[in-house]
Amino acid sequence: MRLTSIAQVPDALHPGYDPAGHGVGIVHLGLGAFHKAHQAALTDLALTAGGGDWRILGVSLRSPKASQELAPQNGLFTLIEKGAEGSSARVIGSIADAICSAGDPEPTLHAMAAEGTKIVSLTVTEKAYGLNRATLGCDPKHPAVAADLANPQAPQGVLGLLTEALRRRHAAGLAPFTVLCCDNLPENGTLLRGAVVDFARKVDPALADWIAATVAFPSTMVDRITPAATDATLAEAQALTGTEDHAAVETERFVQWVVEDNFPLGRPAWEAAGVIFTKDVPAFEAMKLRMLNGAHSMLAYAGFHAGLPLVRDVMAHAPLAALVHRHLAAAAATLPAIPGIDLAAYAAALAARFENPGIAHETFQIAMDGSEKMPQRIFAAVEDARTRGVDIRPFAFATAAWARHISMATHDCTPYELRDPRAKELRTMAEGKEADAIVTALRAASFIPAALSADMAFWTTVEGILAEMLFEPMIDVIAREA
Ligand code: CS2
Repeated sequence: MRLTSIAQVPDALHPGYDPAGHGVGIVHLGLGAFHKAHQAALTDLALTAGGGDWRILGVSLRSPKASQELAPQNGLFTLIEKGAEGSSARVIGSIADAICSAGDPEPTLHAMAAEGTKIVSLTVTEKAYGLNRATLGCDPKHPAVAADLANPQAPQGVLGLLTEALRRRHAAGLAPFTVLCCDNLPENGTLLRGAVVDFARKVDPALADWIAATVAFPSTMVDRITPAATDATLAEAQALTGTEDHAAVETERFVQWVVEDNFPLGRPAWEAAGVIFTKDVPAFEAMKLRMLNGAHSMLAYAGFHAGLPLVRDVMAHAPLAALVHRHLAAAAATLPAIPGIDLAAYAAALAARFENPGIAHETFQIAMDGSEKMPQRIFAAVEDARTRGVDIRPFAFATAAWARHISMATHDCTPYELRDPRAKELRTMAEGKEADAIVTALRAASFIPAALSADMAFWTTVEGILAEMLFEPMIDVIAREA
Protein backbone atom coordinates (compact mmCIF):
# COMPACT_ATOMS: atom_id res chain seq x y z
CA MET A 1 0.00 0.00 0.00
CA ARG A 2 1.40 3.39 -1.03
CA LEU A 3 2.14 5.90 1.76
CA THR A 4 -0.55 8.61 1.58
CA SER A 5 -1.53 9.26 5.19
CA ILE A 6 0.24 9.20 8.54
CA ALA A 7 -2.55 6.98 9.86
CA GLN A 8 -0.96 4.10 7.90
CA VAL A 9 2.32 4.10 9.81
CA PRO A 10 3.14 3.13 13.41
CA ASP A 11 2.50 5.93 15.95
CA ALA A 12 6.16 6.14 16.89
CA LEU A 13 6.96 7.34 13.37
CA HIS A 14 4.34 10.10 13.23
CA PRO A 15 5.23 13.78 13.05
CA GLY A 16 4.59 15.52 16.37
CA TYR A 17 1.69 17.57 14.92
CA ASP A 18 -1.24 17.14 12.58
CA PRO A 19 0.05 18.18 9.15
CA ALA A 20 -3.44 19.12 7.93
CA GLY A 21 -3.65 21.76 10.65
CA HIS A 22 -0.86 23.87 9.15
CA GLY A 23 -0.92 25.98 5.97
CA VAL A 24 1.91 26.65 3.52
CA GLY A 25 4.34 29.50 4.28
CA ILE A 26 7.38 28.37 2.32
CA VAL A 27 7.88 27.65 -1.39
CA HIS A 28 11.02 25.60 -1.89
CA LEU A 29 12.79 25.43 -5.27
CA GLY A 30 14.88 22.28 -5.82
CA LEU A 31 13.10 19.27 -4.39
CA GLY A 32 16.06 16.92 -4.03
CA ALA A 33 17.07 14.43 -1.36
CA PHE A 34 19.10 17.10 0.43
CA HIS A 35 16.13 19.41 0.89
CA LYS A 36 14.04 16.58 2.26
CA ALA A 37 16.73 15.44 4.71
CA HIS A 38 17.67 18.96 5.80
CA GLN A 39 15.25 21.90 5.62
CA ALA A 40 12.09 19.75 5.44
CA ALA A 41 13.23 17.61 8.40
CA LEU A 42 14.16 20.65 10.52
CA THR A 43 10.95 22.46 9.60
CA ASP A 44 9.09 19.33 10.69
CA LEU A 45 10.70 19.62 14.14
CA ALA A 46 9.98 23.37 14.22
CA LEU A 47 6.31 22.69 13.46
CA THR A 48 6.20 20.24 16.36
CA ALA A 49 7.75 22.79 18.72
CA GLY A 50 6.31 26.07 17.50
CA GLY A 51 3.45 25.33 15.12
CA GLY A 52 2.39 27.93 12.56
CA ASP A 53 1.55 27.96 8.87
CA TRP A 54 5.01 26.93 7.82
CA ARG A 55 4.53 23.90 5.64
CA ILE A 56 6.39 23.74 2.36
CA LEU A 57 5.29 23.62 -1.26
CA GLY A 58 8.12 21.74 -2.96
CA VAL A 59 8.97 22.64 -6.55
CA SER A 60 11.20 20.59 -8.81
CA LEU A 61 12.61 22.84 -11.50
CA ARG A 62 13.65 20.53 -14.31
CA SER A 63 12.62 16.93 -13.95
CA PRO A 64 9.14 16.08 -12.62
CA LYS A 65 10.51 12.91 -10.97
CA ALA A 66 10.68 14.31 -7.42
CA SER A 67 7.25 15.92 -7.56
CA GLN A 68 5.74 12.79 -9.11
CA GLU A 69 7.12 10.74 -6.23
CA LEU A 70 5.88 13.08 -3.50
CA ALA A 71 2.56 14.48 -4.76
CA PRO A 72 0.69 11.13 -4.74
CA GLN A 73 1.90 10.69 -1.13
CA ASN A 74 0.46 14.07 -0.07
CA GLY A 75 4.04 15.24 0.49
CA LEU A 76 4.74 12.54 3.10
CA PHE A 77 8.02 10.64 3.03
CA THR A 78 10.16 8.51 5.30
CA LEU A 79 13.40 9.98 6.61
CA ILE A 80 15.86 7.21 7.49
CA GLU A 81 18.75 8.32 9.71
CA LYS A 82 21.78 6.04 9.76
CA GLY A 83 24.73 5.66 12.05
CA ALA A 84 27.15 2.96 13.13
CA GLU A 85 24.50 1.63 15.55
CA GLY A 86 21.82 1.16 12.85
CA SER A 87 18.86 2.98 11.31
CA SER A 88 15.90 4.85 12.69
CA ALA A 89 13.03 6.42 10.79
CA ARG A 90 10.22 8.94 11.02
CA VAL A 91 7.66 10.23 8.57
CA ILE A 92 8.05 13.89 7.69
CA GLY A 93 4.88 15.95 7.38
CA SER A 94 6.27 19.39 6.56
CA ILE A 95 5.92 19.16 2.77
CA ALA A 96 2.31 19.93 1.87
CA ASP A 97 2.49 19.31 -1.86
CA ALA A 98 4.95 19.03 -4.74
CA ILE A 99 4.85 20.41 -8.28
CA CYS A 100 7.22 20.79 -11.22
CA SER A 101 7.78 24.18 -12.86
CA ALA A 102 9.34 22.93 -16.11
CA GLY A 103 7.04 23.58 -19.04
CA ASP A 104 4.53 25.61 -17.05
CA PRO A 105 5.85 28.04 -14.44
CA GLU A 106 2.39 29.53 -13.65
CA PRO A 107 1.47 27.31 -10.65
CA THR A 108 4.91 27.97 -9.14
CA LEU A 109 4.72 31.73 -9.73
CA HIS A 110 1.20 31.78 -8.35
CA ALA A 111 2.37 30.08 -5.14
CA MET A 112 5.42 32.34 -4.79
CA ALA A 113 3.25 35.44 -5.24
CA ALA A 114 0.57 34.25 -2.79
CA GLU A 115 0.12 36.38 0.31
CA GLY A 116 0.67 33.39 2.62
CA THR A 117 4.16 32.73 1.20
CA LYS A 118 6.70 34.31 3.53
CA ILE A 119 9.87 32.49 2.47
CA VAL A 120 11.19 31.13 -0.84
CA SER A 121 14.07 28.75 -0.13
CA LEU A 122 16.40 27.10 -2.63
CA THR A 123 18.61 24.03 -3.03
CA VAL A 124 19.15 24.00 -6.78
CA THR A 125 22.94 23.26 -6.83
CA GLU A 126 25.68 25.75 -7.60
CA LYS A 127 25.36 25.54 -11.37
CA ALA A 128 21.65 26.35 -11.59
CA TYR A 129 21.79 29.96 -10.44
CA GLY A 130 23.63 31.63 -13.31
CA LEU A 131 25.85 33.67 -11.00
CA ASN A 132 28.77 35.73 -12.17
CA ARG A 133 31.05 35.45 -9.17
CA ALA A 134 33.55 37.99 -10.50
CA THR A 135 31.01 40.81 -10.91
CA LEU A 136 28.69 39.57 -8.14
CA GLY A 137 25.87 39.84 -10.66
CA CYS A 138 24.17 37.37 -13.00
CA ASP A 139 25.70 35.65 -15.99
CA PRO A 140 23.60 36.62 -19.05
CA LYS A 141 25.23 33.76 -21.01
CA HIS A 142 23.97 31.08 -18.59
CA PRO A 143 21.30 29.16 -20.56
CA ALA A 144 18.46 29.68 -18.04
CA VAL A 145 19.37 33.33 -17.48
CA ALA A 146 19.52 34.00 -21.24
CA ALA A 147 16.16 32.29 -21.79
CA ASP A 148 14.51 34.16 -18.92
CA LEU A 149 15.92 37.56 -19.96
CA ALA A 150 14.34 36.96 -23.39
CA ASN A 151 11.04 35.88 -21.84
CA PRO A 152 10.82 37.23 -18.29
CA GLN A 153 7.09 36.63 -17.81
CA ALA A 154 7.41 32.84 -18.33
CA PRO A 155 10.65 32.00 -16.53
CA GLN A 156 12.23 28.58 -16.15
CA GLY A 157 15.38 29.46 -14.20
CA VAL A 158 15.89 30.51 -10.61
CA LEU A 159 16.67 34.19 -11.18
CA GLY A 160 13.73 34.53 -13.58
CA LEU A 161 11.28 32.84 -11.20
CA LEU A 162 12.36 34.93 -8.21
CA THR A 163 12.23 38.18 -10.18
CA GLU A 164 8.85 37.55 -11.81
CA ALA A 165 7.29 36.41 -8.51
CA LEU A 166 8.66 39.50 -6.75
CA ARG A 167 7.34 41.70 -9.60
CA ARG A 168 3.87 40.23 -9.12
CA ARG A 169 3.98 40.81 -5.36
CA HIS A 170 5.13 44.39 -5.85
CA ALA A 171 2.33 44.99 -8.38
CA ALA A 172 -0.20 43.50 -5.94
CA GLY A 173 1.05 45.68 -3.08
CA LEU A 174 2.34 42.68 -1.10
CA ALA A 175 5.51 42.64 0.97
CA PRO A 176 8.32 40.57 -0.59
CA PHE A 177 9.10 37.06 0.62
CA THR A 178 12.48 36.32 2.19
CA VAL A 179 14.85 34.51 -0.19
CA LEU A 180 16.72 31.74 1.62
CA CYS A 181 19.60 30.24 -0.37
CA CYS A 182 20.62 26.82 0.98
CA ASP A 183 23.32 25.87 -1.52
CA ASN A 184 27.00 25.34 -0.75
CA LEU A 185 28.23 28.75 -1.86
CA PRO A 186 30.22 31.29 0.14
CA GLU A 187 28.04 34.15 1.45
CA ASN A 188 25.22 32.54 -0.49
CA GLY A 189 22.61 35.17 0.42
CA THR A 190 24.83 38.01 -0.74
CA LEU A 191 25.71 36.21 -3.98
CA LEU A 192 22.08 35.47 -4.79
CA ARG A 193 20.99 38.99 -3.91
CA GLY A 194 23.54 40.43 -6.33
CA ALA A 195 22.42 38.10 -9.10
CA VAL A 196 18.69 38.76 -8.62
CA VAL A 197 19.11 42.53 -8.47
CA ASP A 198 21.33 42.47 -11.58
CA PHE A 199 18.85 40.24 -13.44
CA ALA A 200 15.92 42.46 -12.42
CA ARG A 201 17.82 45.58 -13.52
CA LYS A 202 18.07 44.17 -17.04
CA VAL A 203 14.28 43.58 -17.05
CA ASP A 204 12.87 46.51 -15.06
CA PRO A 205 15.20 48.97 -13.25
CA ALA A 206 12.48 50.24 -10.90
CA LEU A 207 11.77 46.67 -9.81
CA ALA A 208 15.50 46.16 -9.22
CA ASP A 209 15.54 49.19 -6.92
CA TRP A 210 12.55 47.84 -4.96
CA ILE A 211 14.19 44.42 -4.59
CA ALA A 212 17.48 45.97 -3.49
CA ALA A 213 15.69 48.11 -0.92
CA THR A 214 13.22 45.61 0.51
CA VAL A 215 14.06 41.92 -0.04
CA ALA A 216 15.97 40.00 2.65
CA PHE A 217 18.50 37.40 1.47
CA PRO A 218 19.88 35.83 4.68
CA SER A 219 23.02 33.75 4.21
CA THR A 220 23.07 30.16 5.44
CA MET A 221 25.43 27.26 6.01
CA VAL A 222 23.75 23.90 5.45
CA ASP A 223 25.18 20.50 6.30
CA ARG A 224 23.93 16.94 6.17
CA ILE A 225 25.56 14.15 4.16
CA THR A 226 22.73 12.77 2.05
CA PRO A 227 23.46 10.34 -0.76
CA ALA A 228 20.98 9.88 -3.59
CA ALA A 229 18.21 7.46 -2.58
CA THR A 230 18.43 3.97 -4.10
CA ASP A 231 16.12 0.95 -4.35
CA ALA A 232 17.66 -0.19 -1.06
CA THR A 233 16.45 3.06 0.56
CA LEU A 234 12.90 2.42 -0.61
CA ALA A 235 13.03 -1.21 0.54
CA GLU A 236 14.25 -0.13 3.97
CA ALA A 237 11.47 2.47 4.21
CA GLN A 238 8.93 -0.21 3.39
CA ALA A 239 10.32 -2.48 6.10
CA LEU A 240 10.28 0.35 8.66
CA THR A 241 6.87 1.88 7.87
CA GLY A 242 4.91 -1.00 6.39
CA THR A 243 4.00 1.19 3.41
CA GLU A 244 5.34 1.65 -0.10
CA ASP A 245 7.24 4.94 -0.15
CA HIS A 246 8.66 6.16 -3.47
CA ALA A 247 10.04 9.33 -1.90
CA ALA A 248 12.00 7.94 1.05
CA VAL A 249 15.42 9.42 1.76
CA GLU A 250 18.36 8.24 3.81
CA THR A 251 20.87 10.42 5.58
CA GLU A 252 23.31 10.57 8.47
CA ARG A 253 22.21 11.53 12.00
CA PHE A 254 24.29 14.71 12.02
CA VAL A 255 22.59 17.87 10.80
CA GLN A 256 23.66 21.49 10.99
CA TRP A 257 22.06 24.71 9.77
CA VAL A 258 23.57 28.11 10.53
CA VAL A 259 21.37 31.00 9.47
CA GLU A 260 21.50 34.79 9.50
CA ASP A 261 18.35 35.84 11.36
CA ASN A 262 16.81 38.20 8.82
CA PHE A 263 13.20 37.21 8.11
CA PRO A 264 11.00 40.31 7.86
CA LEU A 265 7.81 38.23 7.43
CA GLY A 266 8.71 35.75 10.17
CA ARG A 267 9.96 32.16 10.10
CA PRO A 268 9.34 28.74 11.66
CA ALA A 269 10.67 28.12 15.19
CA TRP A 270 13.79 26.56 13.68
CA GLU A 271 15.84 27.34 16.81
CA ALA A 272 13.77 24.63 18.52
CA ALA A 273 15.21 22.19 15.98
CA GLY A 274 18.79 23.19 16.86
CA VAL A 275 19.31 25.72 14.06
CA ILE A 276 22.04 28.22 14.97
CA PHE A 277 21.19 31.87 14.32
CA THR A 278 24.22 34.14 14.03
CA LYS A 279 25.41 37.28 12.30
CA ASP A 280 28.63 35.57 11.20
CA VAL A 281 27.41 32.94 8.75
CA PRO A 282 30.33 33.49 6.31
CA ALA A 283 32.84 32.18 8.88
CA PHE A 284 30.84 28.96 9.37
CA GLU A 285 30.30 28.67 5.64
CA ALA A 286 34.02 28.99 4.86
CA MET A 287 34.78 26.37 7.53
CA LYS A 288 32.31 23.91 6.10
CA LEU A 289 33.12 24.57 2.45
CA ARG A 290 36.89 24.27 2.88
CA MET A 291 36.95 21.42 5.39
CA LEU A 292 33.97 19.15 4.68
CA ASN A 293 33.38 19.96 1.03
CA GLY A 294 37.05 20.58 0.19
CA ALA A 295 38.07 17.21 1.64
CA HIS A 296 35.06 15.64 -0.09
CA SER A 297 36.13 16.93 -3.50
CA MET A 298 39.74 15.83 -2.99
CA LEU A 299 38.75 12.34 -1.86
CA ALA A 300 36.11 12.06 -4.59
CA TYR A 301 38.57 12.63 -7.44
CA ALA A 302 41.41 10.69 -5.89
CA GLY A 303 39.09 7.93 -4.65
CA PHE A 304 37.09 7.47 -7.84
CA HIS A 305 40.27 7.16 -9.90
CA ALA A 306 41.77 4.77 -7.37
CA GLY A 307 38.79 2.43 -7.72
CA LEU A 308 37.18 3.39 -4.40
CA PRO A 309 33.45 3.85 -5.14
CA LEU A 310 32.25 5.11 -1.75
CA VAL A 311 33.47 7.69 0.74
CA ARG A 312 33.57 5.03 3.45
CA ASP A 313 35.82 2.88 1.19
CA VAL A 314 38.19 5.84 0.96
CA MET A 315 38.29 6.08 4.75
CA ALA A 316 39.08 2.36 4.98
CA HIS A 317 42.07 2.80 2.62
CA ALA A 318 44.78 3.97 5.00
CA PRO A 319 46.92 6.06 2.59
CA LEU A 320 43.99 8.04 1.15
CA ALA A 321 42.43 8.40 4.61
CA ALA A 322 45.74 9.92 5.72
CA LEU A 323 45.47 12.44 2.88
CA VAL A 324 41.93 13.28 3.99
CA HIS A 325 43.24 14.06 7.48
CA ARG A 326 46.08 16.08 5.93
CA HIS A 327 43.60 18.05 3.86
CA LEU A 328 41.31 18.75 6.82
CA ALA A 329 44.23 20.07 8.87
CA ALA A 330 45.52 22.25 6.04
CA ALA A 331 42.06 23.66 5.32
CA ALA A 332 41.56 24.42 9.02
CA ALA A 333 44.84 26.32 9.07
CA THR A 334 43.57 28.69 6.35
CA LEU A 335 40.58 29.79 8.45
CA PRO A 336 40.18 32.53 11.02
CA ALA A 337 39.14 31.40 14.52
CA ILE A 338 35.41 31.07 15.11
CA PRO A 339 34.38 31.72 18.72
CA GLY A 340 33.17 28.49 20.33
CA ILE A 341 34.47 26.23 17.53
CA ASP A 342 37.44 23.90 17.94
CA LEU A 343 38.59 23.21 14.38
CA ALA A 344 40.60 20.12 15.34
CA ALA A 345 37.50 18.61 16.95
CA TYR A 346 35.46 19.60 13.89
CA ALA A 347 38.00 17.84 11.65
CA ALA A 348 37.86 14.69 13.77
CA ALA A 349 34.05 14.73 13.66
CA LEU A 350 34.12 15.11 9.87
CA ALA A 351 36.42 12.12 9.48
CA ALA A 352 34.07 10.05 11.66
CA ARG A 353 31.12 11.16 9.52
CA PHE A 354 32.99 10.15 6.34
CA GLU A 355 33.56 6.71 7.93
CA ASN A 356 29.83 6.19 8.68
CA PRO A 357 29.21 2.53 7.71
CA GLY A 358 25.50 3.21 7.16
CA ILE A 359 26.00 5.77 4.42
CA ALA A 360 26.85 4.70 0.87
CA HIS A 361 27.97 8.04 -0.58
CA GLU A 362 29.45 7.65 -4.07
CA THR A 363 32.74 9.36 -4.88
CA PHE A 364 31.44 9.71 -8.45
CA GLN A 365 28.42 11.68 -7.21
CA ILE A 366 30.62 14.15 -5.32
CA ALA A 367 32.95 14.42 -8.35
CA MET A 368 30.14 16.05 -10.31
CA ASP A 369 30.27 19.77 -11.23
CA GLY A 370 33.88 20.35 -10.21
CA SER A 371 34.20 23.65 -12.07
CA GLU A 372 31.38 25.01 -9.89
CA LYS A 373 32.74 23.55 -6.64
CA MET A 374 36.52 23.90 -6.77
CA PRO A 375 36.64 27.73 -6.46
CA GLN A 376 35.06 27.94 -2.98
CA ARG A 377 36.28 24.55 -1.75
CA ILE A 378 39.93 24.55 -2.86
CA PHE A 379 41.03 27.69 -4.72
CA ALA A 380 39.80 30.17 -2.08
CA ALA A 381 41.81 28.28 0.54
CA VAL A 382 45.06 28.64 -1.43
CA GLU A 383 44.97 32.41 -1.25
CA ASP A 384 44.58 32.34 2.55
CA ALA A 385 47.16 29.56 2.82
CA ARG A 386 49.62 31.96 1.20
CA THR A 387 48.96 34.81 3.63
CA ARG A 388 49.03 32.45 6.63
CA GLY A 389 52.13 30.51 5.58
CA VAL A 390 50.22 27.22 5.26
CA ASP A 391 51.65 24.49 2.99
CA ILE A 392 49.76 24.61 -0.33
CA ARG A 393 50.62 21.04 -1.34
CA PRO A 394 47.32 19.49 -0.09
CA PHE A 395 45.38 21.97 -2.24
CA ALA A 396 47.68 21.34 -5.22
CA PHE A 397 47.08 17.61 -4.77
CA ALA A 398 43.29 18.16 -4.80
CA THR A 399 43.58 20.35 -7.90
CA ALA A 400 45.73 17.78 -9.68
CA ALA A 401 43.22 15.03 -8.84
CA TRP A 402 40.43 17.14 -10.34
CA ALA A 403 42.60 17.91 -13.39
CA ARG A 404 43.14 14.21 -13.86
CA HIS A 405 39.35 13.75 -13.74
CA ILE A 406 38.76 16.32 -16.50
CA SER A 407 41.57 14.75 -18.55
CA MET A 408 39.36 11.65 -18.84
CA ALA A 409 42.40 9.44 -18.14
CA THR A 410 41.30 5.84 -17.67
CA HIS A 411 44.57 3.92 -17.75
CA ASP A 412 43.76 2.49 -14.31
CA CYS A 413 40.02 3.07 -13.88
CA THR A 414 36.72 2.45 -15.60
CA PRO A 415 35.55 4.86 -18.33
CA TYR A 416 33.18 7.52 -17.01
CA GLU A 417 31.12 10.47 -18.07
CA LEU A 418 32.32 13.98 -17.19
CA ARG A 419 29.31 15.53 -15.46
CA ASP A 420 29.93 19.26 -15.32
CA PRO A 421 28.12 22.24 -16.87
CA ARG A 422 31.45 23.13 -18.53
CA ALA A 423 32.20 19.54 -19.61
CA LYS A 424 32.86 20.50 -23.22
CA GLU A 425 35.21 23.36 -22.34
CA LEU A 426 37.02 21.23 -19.74
CA ARG A 427 37.53 18.33 -22.11
CA THR A 428 38.94 20.66 -24.75
CA MET A 429 41.38 21.96 -22.14
CA ALA A 430 42.45 18.61 -20.77
CA GLU A 431 41.45 15.48 -22.67
CA GLY A 432 44.47 13.53 -23.84
CA LYS A 433 46.80 16.46 -22.98
CA GLU A 434 50.06 16.46 -21.03
CA ALA A 435 50.23 17.97 -17.54
CA ASP A 436 51.93 21.21 -18.64
CA ALA A 437 49.31 21.91 -21.33
CA ILE A 438 46.45 21.21 -18.90
CA VAL A 439 47.92 23.54 -16.30
CA THR A 440 48.40 26.31 -18.89
CA ALA A 441 44.77 25.96 -19.99
CA LEU A 442 43.45 25.91 -16.42
CA ARG A 443 45.38 29.04 -15.47
CA ALA A 444 43.60 30.90 -18.27
CA ALA A 445 40.12 29.57 -17.40
CA SER A 446 37.43 32.05 -16.40
CA PHE A 447 36.67 30.26 -13.11
CA ILE A 448 40.27 30.51 -11.81
CA PRO A 449 40.74 33.72 -9.79
CA ALA A 450 43.42 36.03 -11.24
CA ALA A 451 45.60 35.95 -8.11
CA LEU A 452 45.63 32.15 -8.11
CA SER A 453 46.33 32.05 -11.82
CA ALA A 454 49.51 34.07 -11.18
CA ASP A 455 50.71 31.80 -8.33
CA MET A 456 53.35 29.90 -10.32
CA ALA A 457 54.69 27.94 -7.36
CA PHE A 458 51.20 26.51 -6.83
CA TRP A 459 50.78 25.53 -10.47
CA THR A 460 54.25 24.02 -10.69
CA THR A 461 53.29 21.76 -7.78
CA VAL A 462 49.98 20.89 -9.46
CA GLU A 463 51.81 20.05 -12.67
CA GLY A 464 54.29 17.75 -10.95
CA ILE A 465 51.55 15.77 -9.18
CA LEU A 466 49.34 15.70 -12.28
CA ALA A 467 52.17 14.33 -14.43
CA GLU A 468 52.39 11.37 -12.02
CA MET A 469 48.62 10.91 -12.01
CA LEU A 470 48.50 10.84 -15.80
CA PHE A 471 51.12 8.11 -16.16
CA GLU A 472 50.93 6.00 -13.04
CA PRO A 473 48.06 4.24 -11.29
CA MET A 474 46.31 6.69 -8.96
CA ILE A 475 46.63 4.23 -6.11
CA ASP A 476 50.45 4.43 -6.37
CA VAL A 477 50.48 8.22 -6.49
CA ILE A 478 48.31 8.28 -3.35
CA ALA A 479 50.60 5.80 -1.57
CA ARG A 480 53.65 7.95 -2.29
CA GLU A 481 51.92 11.18 -1.28
CA ALA A 482 50.59 9.85 2.04
C1 CS2 B 1 29.19 17.00 -1.36
C2 CS2 B 1 28.05 17.67 -0.61
O1 CS2 B 1 28.28 16.28 -3.40
C3 CS2 B 1 29.04 17.08 -2.85
O2 CS2 B 1 29.67 17.90 -3.49
O3 CS2 B 1 30.39 17.56 -0.95
O4 CS2 B 1 26.81 17.37 -1.17
C4 CS2 B 1 28.05 17.33 0.89
O5 CS2 B 1 27.71 15.97 1.09
C5 CS2 B 1 27.11 18.21 1.66
O6 CS2 B 1 27.44 19.55 1.46
C6 CS2 B 1 27.13 17.87 3.14
O7 CS2 B 1 26.47 18.83 3.87
